[in-house]
Amino acid sequence: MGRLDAARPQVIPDNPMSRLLSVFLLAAASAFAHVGSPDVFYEGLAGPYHLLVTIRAPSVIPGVAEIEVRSAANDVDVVHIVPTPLTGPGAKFAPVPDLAQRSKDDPQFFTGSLWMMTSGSWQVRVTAEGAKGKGQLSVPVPALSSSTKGMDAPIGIVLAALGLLLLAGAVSIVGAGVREGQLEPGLTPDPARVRRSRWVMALTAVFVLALAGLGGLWWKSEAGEYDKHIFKPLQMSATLDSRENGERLMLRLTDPGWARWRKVDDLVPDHNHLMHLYVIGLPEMDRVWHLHPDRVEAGLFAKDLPPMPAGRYALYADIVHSDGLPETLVTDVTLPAVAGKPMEGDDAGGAGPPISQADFNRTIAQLADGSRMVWEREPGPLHARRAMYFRFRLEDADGKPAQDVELYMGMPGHAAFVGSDRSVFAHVHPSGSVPMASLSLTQNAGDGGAAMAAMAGMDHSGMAGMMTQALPPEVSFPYGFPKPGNYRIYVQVKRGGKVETGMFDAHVEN
Ligand SMILES: [Cu+2]
Repeated sequence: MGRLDAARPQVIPDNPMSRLLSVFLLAAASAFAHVGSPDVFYEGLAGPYHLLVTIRAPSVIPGVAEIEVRSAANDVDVVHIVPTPLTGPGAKFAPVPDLAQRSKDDPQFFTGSLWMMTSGSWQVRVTAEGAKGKGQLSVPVPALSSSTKGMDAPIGIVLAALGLLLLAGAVSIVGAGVREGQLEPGLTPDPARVRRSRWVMALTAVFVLALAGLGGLWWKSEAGEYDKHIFKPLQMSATLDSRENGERLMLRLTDPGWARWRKVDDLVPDHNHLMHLYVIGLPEMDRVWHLHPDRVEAGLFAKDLPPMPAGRYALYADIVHSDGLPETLVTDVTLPAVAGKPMEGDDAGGAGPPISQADFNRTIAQLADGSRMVWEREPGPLHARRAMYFRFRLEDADGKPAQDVELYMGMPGHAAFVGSDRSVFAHVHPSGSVPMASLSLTQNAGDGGAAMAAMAGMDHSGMAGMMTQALPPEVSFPYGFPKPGNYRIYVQVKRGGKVETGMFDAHVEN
């Protein structure tokens, strides 16, 4: 092999031992790239206690989820955590809850680890106890194997070297046995014995190499079997419907195969919509639309496009299955200039600066109506894997706090955190990254689950009617970036009947 192919640097020249090694390394590389944001953030009430819960789901199932619980006030003494399936009979029979450890430095911070044994839609029940009694909340969490845990290259190389040593040892022991096993000590073997021993050594080498090769095949088939468990999101393809003037976007959902119980047509509404679609202009990410395609038939959605310039667009479609499992489906589409129809209902869009000119210190977004959105960012760098609040203040053009903020799809605000390399996408609300539709499936109503259920399914034109008072001029989102990199944050808030979109950029360090 003259040169290593850049795309497959882990393939090593032919010999069974290194082939075995390459199987290890290939397993490491076979991680199925799936777009999303694996950590779950949820802010809610456990009875009288205000909690922020972070769940870092394992990337391999079975695996250990890390749970962090932060109490907003110093009123919680004991926190217990337990995982159960989100729906089905298993949801009713929870195992004995684990005690979360209270931090020595921070009495409002509790941590624990839970095993998640099977893939699917789970919840973590958090019970808080303190002077005000006991309260409980449930946080839905998808347990999905997103990768195969690979072997580190150095360990693989050491093991391969040791394996070769073992092989050589076996061959030389057999050879020595044939050559000298029946000789008195001190005697030199005659040429016939030496010749025979060489033959036997060659045969032994072939035999041992064949064994290693068979072992490699066995390993490969085991790894292949496991790979079937790795989560593969539903696939989505986008086309334009020629009948509708070529201005209707058609989204076809297909199942690449992963779990028998997953279907393309068991979706439940979230904020009254089966699908929430973010359309982001490429490559500059400077335009965004938040649209709600309608279901045409099983696995097919359609949306009349708003006016859009020609170009390439990234599509992120959020859906929730009937068992509460959320998925983000991803694709790209190239569009001609679309004259389009004006947006209506919950659809909204906005524009911002190109990401190639991202200013990672900018905290003010000028909005289309002349008002401003201000990111109340704490000084200092942003770090990955840290739960924090992203707070945005709304001001009129003259700097006065906005008086006319209202609910947008039942929420004070909607935010999308999108990696500039597009490997991360999270649709977050003030209650966190958990979809309302998943939350509504949690069993305990005490945490507001029932209210959430009502909200997830309800027609929010009625909700708007209920809202006679304006909301506070500030909206906050609990979230944490899953990894370092550059991100664009799209924040949507409704003011005076109109949805405004603010765009911000974040540089995230390790
Ligand atoms: Cu939203």
